[in-house]
Amino acid sequence: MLVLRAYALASFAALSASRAPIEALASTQVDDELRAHFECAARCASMPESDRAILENTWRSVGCEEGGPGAHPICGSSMEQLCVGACGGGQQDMTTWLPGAFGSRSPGIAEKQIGGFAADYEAHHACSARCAQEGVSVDAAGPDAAERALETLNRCGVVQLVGAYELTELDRFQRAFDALKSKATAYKKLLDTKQLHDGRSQVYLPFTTPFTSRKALGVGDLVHGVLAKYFRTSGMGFGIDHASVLVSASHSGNQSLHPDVPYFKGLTVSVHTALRDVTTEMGPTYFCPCTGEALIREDWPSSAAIKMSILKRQDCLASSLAPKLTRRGTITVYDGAMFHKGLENGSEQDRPVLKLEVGADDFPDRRNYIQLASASAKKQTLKFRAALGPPLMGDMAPSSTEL
Ligand SMILES: *[C@@H]1O[C@H](CO)[C@@H](O)[C@H](O)[C@H]1NC(C)=O
Ligand SMILES: *[C@H]1O[C@H](CO)[C@@H](O)[C@H](O)[C@H]1NC(C)=O
Repeated sequence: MLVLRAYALASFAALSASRAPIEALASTQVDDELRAHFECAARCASMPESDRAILENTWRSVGCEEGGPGAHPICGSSMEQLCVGACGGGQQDMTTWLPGAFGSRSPGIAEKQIGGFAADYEAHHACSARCAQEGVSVDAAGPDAAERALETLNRCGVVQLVGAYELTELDRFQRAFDALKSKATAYKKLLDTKQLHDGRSQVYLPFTTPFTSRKALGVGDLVHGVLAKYFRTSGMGFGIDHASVLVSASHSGNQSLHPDVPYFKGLTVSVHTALRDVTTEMGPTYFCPCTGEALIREDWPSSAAIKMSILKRQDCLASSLAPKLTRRGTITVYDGAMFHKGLENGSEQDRPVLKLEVGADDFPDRRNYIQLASASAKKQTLKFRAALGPPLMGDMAPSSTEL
């Protein structure tokens, strides 16, 4: 059973109505590298069953079927993603490996498709320029906050809800977290210094009050309504993946640019609450807005080609966004498929963030983020998942404030 393919197929239909209109066109040109990546993706998107069977054999031969997504780096990938990764990597002779899509008798790609990609690429520039220029902040107390937040998240891949976490409640969270920190043994068991790189570490939260409510984790009714609607677009419910406090130590360096999940948009969302004001010196998160692989089949080759070029260049292809000041209590919500990185912290202060990740349906189990976590962290995380699972993160019925 190919899980991601199943997700993708279910969602192509649901999402195909919501394609964003192309905005004002920026003057952008598709260079040879980008064009080659697009050609890879377009061929992979239309590979025949005979090619797919070859890829599925490879996928099985490394133990993906028994081991799940964590068994091997390729196990979380769809067959299209495996194909495009090999093609873009340039190590494999695609014409002999996947002759249906790449051989001399393959249909190839038409000029019309290249023209479509050029338009998509210009739309990507226009989209990211608008997100960078207008910013992605929405006042949580303002009119239509939920609608504006959802629109921004859908369009840019990220939204910042200013004032969404009430400050006296954040004080309560902080006191409880400080108390946890003072219990050296318990704290150490929940500490993870391996999974995150470049001076970042995280402490998994224990499933004890006050951390057990979704509100304490940053998902009050406003954020809850936005998440419910965001996942519902693709016909899915959502639940907690894990919750931790992430610390970027002072004088930690730039991370490399990465998505949190190498998969499609709409499967994993991060909900990060700033536990103190984050200035430019402290290394905010740097985003490439409007990136991530599309779930809509006809949009996928373009988004995959842009993704491959970002990976190769290690920078956004269009405008980037790094919020200059993120106030304590601001909640940043972003799709895990979007490219981002933590910037270097040149300040003398650590940068702690309450990090909650939520995922579609049973995706958190399949993704298995906690595979390398301590036994204690795993145990606590599984308690969170049992209590705050799909379809609505612990709620059985839509909340009254839902959109
Ligand atoms: C860190 O990343 C930013 C944004 O890409 C860049 O401007 C800066 O030069 C990088 N710093 C280092 C030390 O590489
Ligand atoms: C971040 O800032 C703190 C405070 O200056 C400092 O101690 C730490 O070394 C900084 N980290 C980085 C990476 O600059």
